[in-house]
Amino acid sequence: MADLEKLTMDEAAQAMLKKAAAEGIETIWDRAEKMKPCPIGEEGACCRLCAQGPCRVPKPKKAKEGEVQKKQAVGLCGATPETIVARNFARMIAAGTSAHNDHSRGVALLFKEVAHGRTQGYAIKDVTKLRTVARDWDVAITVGEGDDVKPRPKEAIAQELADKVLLAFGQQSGELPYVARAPKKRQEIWRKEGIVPRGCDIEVVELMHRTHMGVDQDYKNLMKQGARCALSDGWGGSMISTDLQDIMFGCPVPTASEINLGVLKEDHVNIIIHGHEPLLPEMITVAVQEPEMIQYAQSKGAKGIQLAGMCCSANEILMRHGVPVAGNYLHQELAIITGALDALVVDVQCIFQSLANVAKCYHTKLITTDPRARIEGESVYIPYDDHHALDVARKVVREAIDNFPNRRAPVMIPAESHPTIVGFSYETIRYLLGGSIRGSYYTLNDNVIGGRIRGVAGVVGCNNCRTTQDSSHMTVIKELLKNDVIVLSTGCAAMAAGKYGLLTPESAVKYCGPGLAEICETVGIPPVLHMGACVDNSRILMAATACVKAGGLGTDISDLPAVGCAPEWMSEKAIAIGQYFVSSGVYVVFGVTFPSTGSDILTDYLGQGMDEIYGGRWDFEADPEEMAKKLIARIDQARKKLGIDKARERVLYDMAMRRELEEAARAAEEV
Ligand code: NFS
Ligand code: SF4
Repeated sequence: MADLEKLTMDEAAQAMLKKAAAEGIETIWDRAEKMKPCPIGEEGACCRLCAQGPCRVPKPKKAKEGEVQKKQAVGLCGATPETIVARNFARMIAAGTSAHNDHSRGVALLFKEVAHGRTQGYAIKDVTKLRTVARDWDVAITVGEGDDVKPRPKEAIAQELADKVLLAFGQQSGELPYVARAPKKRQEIWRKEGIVPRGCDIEVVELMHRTHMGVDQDYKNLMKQGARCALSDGWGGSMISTDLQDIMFGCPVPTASEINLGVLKEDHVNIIIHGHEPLLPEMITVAVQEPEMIQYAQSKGAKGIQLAGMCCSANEILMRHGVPVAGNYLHQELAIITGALDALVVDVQCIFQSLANVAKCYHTKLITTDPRARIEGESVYIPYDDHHALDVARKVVREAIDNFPNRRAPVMIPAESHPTIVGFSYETIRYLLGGSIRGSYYTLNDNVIGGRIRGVAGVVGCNNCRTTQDSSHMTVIKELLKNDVIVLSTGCAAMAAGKYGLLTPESAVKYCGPGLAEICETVGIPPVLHMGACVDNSRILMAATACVKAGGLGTDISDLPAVGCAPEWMSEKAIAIGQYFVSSGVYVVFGVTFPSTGSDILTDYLGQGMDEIYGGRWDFEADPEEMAKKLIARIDQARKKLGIDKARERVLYDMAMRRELEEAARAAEEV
């Protein structure tokens, strides 16, 4: 086994890897040591779209002096490297988008059932958000006329909203309604390029068609549809999921919890929920608190039931209910290796097939719950069902309890776990910054203009076993904070921040530059704001738009001193997310590896080319310190363009300046 510190910087993970080695259990890191990635595939330069291939078009070695530079090969059909790499890249966007939009469809279908009162356990929890969202879908929130206007019953609003949202999936023409939420200038860019998404499904299907053998063979045209498809995720499916989930399960507000394997308890029945869709997890959260269930657990000799989460299902129940998190993506096998996990309940996405084998070596039951995601060797399959969700949840919890007496391997739960404050939805940030009377992103802008906050960075995405777990996340985040850049985070990156204490308000003094530290202290927020799961990157889009509309920082997202990165990405969903941020005008840097490096032409287009069209661009930087530098440089460039580069030391705004800002805000609203 390689040097543990090179594999992960997480001491809990290191302890579990030692235990795994002692017990002869193979993990993803063992496999990564044995199998190196194919260098041609890694660069996106392998086409296997038809049975005449695979055609490999690696970049030829640089010619020595005096030699003629060899040309890069083309595929048998004549496909150029840029076409091959663009098609592979586009297919990643399509796959990532399909994952988010299919998740969203499930949420919308549940929402319809909830609206009609046909479910078990669910309700419409956030009526304020229901009414706000309804307006964007042209759903009336009042009835009657003149003096007789009354609020429309929430059920009626929800029923009409559900039908309209469900139509958006199969919509064939026109524009997805949430496009209208973006700054006007952004919408114009999209319209000019002809990339406003029509529906949630059509863009994925069209992109799959266009990347089939012998269809679209112009990399620029391919990337255009790539942008359209990704926008149907960010400003479509993901945004729909976030909104409807908030309406049904509650809009997140600051919540205290804990993160890392230490949240498991030796004398409790331990259940981990892993995956992405919060529908069943919501009900499991209810089931584990039922007195009969706790008594049942006690009847089997346990002191109680400890529920925890992993990956984005975890983020969902963490920010809404404070359910602790057992770890991010690379912790999934390790949780079983503790020997204390009675059930690992999975739904969809980011789930290792190896869990079935690891679970067999211990007593853990691997419970699959989604008909779309079965695993060969699963212990039990308990399918989720909208209409009996609470009963399904109870069945799942009972399986776990029944398994408690079967523990056999030596149990070892690492001590590590860290307190965290999470739940910074777009609405919560607005409230915290502006108060309930004058909730606005204006205060944030004020501080950016004044220079106390240099800029805003989204640090998001996965873990990747090809790089030290969490290490790049931490390096980038700490570097940003030190330079007064506030960090918005989602997914496994947010969990990484939590594991090392960056999701607490107290960490601000320790890690932030003086300006940011002061803001965090005054408002009482952590310097890294956990905004939720990966579908909740749509909250970041909303926050960015709110900053534009609040005024003083330009008229479009691309004007903001705001950037994004995914230092340890691995999933196709991350590529879809990156593409919709770039197409929305954001500078985005990915770490570890990048699937366009097989073609300089395409890589330049994703960078410079997209920047010219969208004011946002892709970049790749494997070194996290360099990545942070690049992010800060882009922020400074935006500040310069806005004319706020001379960081004003603690400028206190007088009334005249405030009026000026407010005028700018009004002007921004109008553009
Ligand atoms: Ni996002 Fe969340 Fe994690 Fe990556 Fe997977 S869990 S959806 S894809 S690994 S951040
Ligand atoms: Fe080769 Fe063209 Fe077939 Fe791709 S589509 S495998 S490049 S022949």
